[in-house]
Amino acid sequence: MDLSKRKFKDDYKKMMTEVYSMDISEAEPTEQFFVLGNLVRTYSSKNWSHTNQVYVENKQKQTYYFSMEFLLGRMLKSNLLNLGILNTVRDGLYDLGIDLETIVQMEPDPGLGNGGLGRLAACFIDSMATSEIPGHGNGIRFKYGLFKQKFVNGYQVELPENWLQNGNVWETRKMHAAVTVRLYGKVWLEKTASGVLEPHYEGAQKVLAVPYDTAVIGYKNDVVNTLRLWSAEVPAQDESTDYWSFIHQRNQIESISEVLYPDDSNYEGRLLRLKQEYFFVSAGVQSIIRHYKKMRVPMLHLAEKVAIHINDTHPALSVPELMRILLDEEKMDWEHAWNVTVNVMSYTNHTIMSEALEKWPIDMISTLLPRIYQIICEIDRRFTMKMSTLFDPSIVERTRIIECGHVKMAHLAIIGSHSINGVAQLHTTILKEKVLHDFYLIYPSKFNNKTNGITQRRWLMLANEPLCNLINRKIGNDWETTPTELKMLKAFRDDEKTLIELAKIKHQNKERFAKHIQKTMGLVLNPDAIFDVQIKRLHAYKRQLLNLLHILSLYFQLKDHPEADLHPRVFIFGAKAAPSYTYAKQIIKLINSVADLINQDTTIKEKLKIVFVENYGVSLAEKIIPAADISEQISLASKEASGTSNMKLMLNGAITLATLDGANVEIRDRVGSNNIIIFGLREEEVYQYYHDGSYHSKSYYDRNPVLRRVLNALIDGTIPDAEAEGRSVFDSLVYYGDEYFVLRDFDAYSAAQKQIDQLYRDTLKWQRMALINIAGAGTFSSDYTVQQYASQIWDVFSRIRDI
Ligand code: NTF
Repeated sequence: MDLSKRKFKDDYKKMMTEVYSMDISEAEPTEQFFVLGNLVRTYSSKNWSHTNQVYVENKQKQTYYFSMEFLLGRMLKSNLLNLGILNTVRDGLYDLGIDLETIVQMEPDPGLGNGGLGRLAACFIDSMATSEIPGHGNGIRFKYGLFKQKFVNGYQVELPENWLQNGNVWETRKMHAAVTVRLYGKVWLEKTASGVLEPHYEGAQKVLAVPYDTAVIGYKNDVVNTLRLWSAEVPAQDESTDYWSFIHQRNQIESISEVLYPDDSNYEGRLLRLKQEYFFVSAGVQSIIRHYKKMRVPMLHLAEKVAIHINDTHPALSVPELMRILLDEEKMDWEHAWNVTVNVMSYTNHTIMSEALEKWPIDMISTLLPRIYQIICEIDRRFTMKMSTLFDPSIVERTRIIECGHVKMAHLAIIGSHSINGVAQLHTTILKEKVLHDFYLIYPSKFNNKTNGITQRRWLMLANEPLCNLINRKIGNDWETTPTELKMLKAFRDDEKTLIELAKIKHQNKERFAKHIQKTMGLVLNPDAIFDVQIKRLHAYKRQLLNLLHILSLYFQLKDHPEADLHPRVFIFGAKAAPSYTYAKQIIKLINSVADLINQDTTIKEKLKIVFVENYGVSLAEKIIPAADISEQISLASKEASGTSNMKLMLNGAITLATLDGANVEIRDRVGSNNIIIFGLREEEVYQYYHDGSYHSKSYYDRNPVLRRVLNALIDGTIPDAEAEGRSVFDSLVYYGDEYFVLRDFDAYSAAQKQIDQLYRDTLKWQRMALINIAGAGTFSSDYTVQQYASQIWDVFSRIRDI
């Protein structure tokens, strides 16, 4: 948008008077933030209604991205950037004596997601608006975001994150668009005079779903899409309701949109979670149908105008919910309704971890959602009947939805969708060949790959302005809208001046991060050290333990040889563990205890430091990533579906230290083997071990003295105050099979780390690698990813650019 500095300053002062009736000189940063937020809203509001109007007028097909999680991060700067007014506003505020960076910090970071899956959804809605795809988010307005993590004596403690406490400047409550969601009760079918079966309900609990809409602003293109998050409320009461039963009912209902389950790649079959899933799915589908009906296009054509995307299995109930509406309310017959539904729905699988695959006990689902359960049974009956004529009975048994007293949500999503995608090439291959092989036999053409992506706006333009400016000076700014243009940077691979500039920027970013750590943790970091970063949820398969064991081995090396020629290292961890995931929490405690041991040991001459930041989330990622030299992507091959921090870190010039897992494989293909450090077991070797059962972790402990010393340190009191945790981890690795092959990969990992130690000393060589990584990162822009979804899955209009 066009905005002069003078106009902005006038608007800002005026808004300050309107909202707070005071002068800016009296305002506190929180008020300054709130006023700026309001102003940004007014700046985008015209384009928001205009975008909606154009969609309606053109009867344009719309995509709805259904996701339990949208991990947005702070939105002020991102909105300013996308409106094209970031610098104007920053300068204008400066004139008014206000520092933009200070007020940015006043915005709560809404942690409405666990990790990669939720952040992907946030990158996608940003990229859909930017790519002019008519695509909107649909989710839950959780009152509390992901818990706030504190370390108390090295242990993770979870505190509530009350992000809505001071209101949310970006949202608009849309009471007129509220819908009713029905839970519990009885349902039976009765034949009407014309012979069709009609459902009758009795005693259902009604929940009012109230939408809160947030503008999703495209990058400098006047497009504003919508993120609709639903809040659960008590419907208007009739006169007869007594006070206490009302209070009871209110608590029950409001709890539906209260907390986000803090599970990542892990699933617990809790009733409240099932309620949440149905709640936002039913509200979303109802609201889509209501909107569609305004177009007066027959219901049979729904799939020409609407695409619903099921982000992981959490929204899989969209399938029976749409069926319910088409059958019961629109009076469509089964075959037509099914055809419409399958054409509307598409599904992304985000994990092969069996503990993350949702399955609900039949009694739970049939009690909570009686009509939905009937429909699921009928889908299952028809599926098994049809497939029995075509496939081996064992395949049908393995693929049906209802099995062993449970409803399998992935099966429901697959059977009810026309497209199933994995999130990196390797992951999709594993789905086809292993995890979902039976389904692949049945529906080969439904399967496709869409490698994840990230938005370069948040993860480069906002997080790393100095690097962004350097890039613009070298190659112009076409890459902002055509990210693969970053490849032009390769022309500077041998330009010493550019490489030194890159090194300087990284150094500045490290200094900035070091300052932050000194301020928040009182730890002094050496910016000349290698900043080695592992930031992701704490999960055994991600193998933070492998990193920790290696750190211990370096520590012992230095203890034995204080003069050993090791380049100084700062190991940076950021990770939350699911509160019920004991093993992950033990690893957190161990890392913290090792950090205490190493950080306080003056005999190693500051050569090693461990920083475990508290409460890792989007805002901290924005600080850490630009300062990273090394990106640790060391999951056991086959387990990490894609990863996205790998993409963010390479975009910021970190060198990836990786197993050939998830999207690491594609990163390697993009930058070439010389510009990434690969180690460890490959996926086929892992499966071979599963097949022949020949892995015996204890033999690695017995045979490898370095490893033995490191492992013994877990149980011999070397690590202060972590005996129980050390013992549990030791036993899991040495005696209980080492599920994720940590000991097997230890040597290869150590060798890779040694290689890094050497490479880093050659600044020009290192920076050349960094430059090639930045140049290759454009392919992993979520702009391209959503454009591929749009053209290949959703079939909605988008501006496709050449990759
Ligand atoms: C995550 N899945 C995967 O573990 C990551 O590898 C991937 O990058 C992201 O999804 C986004 O696709 C999950 O969080 C879940 F819940 F599916 F296990």
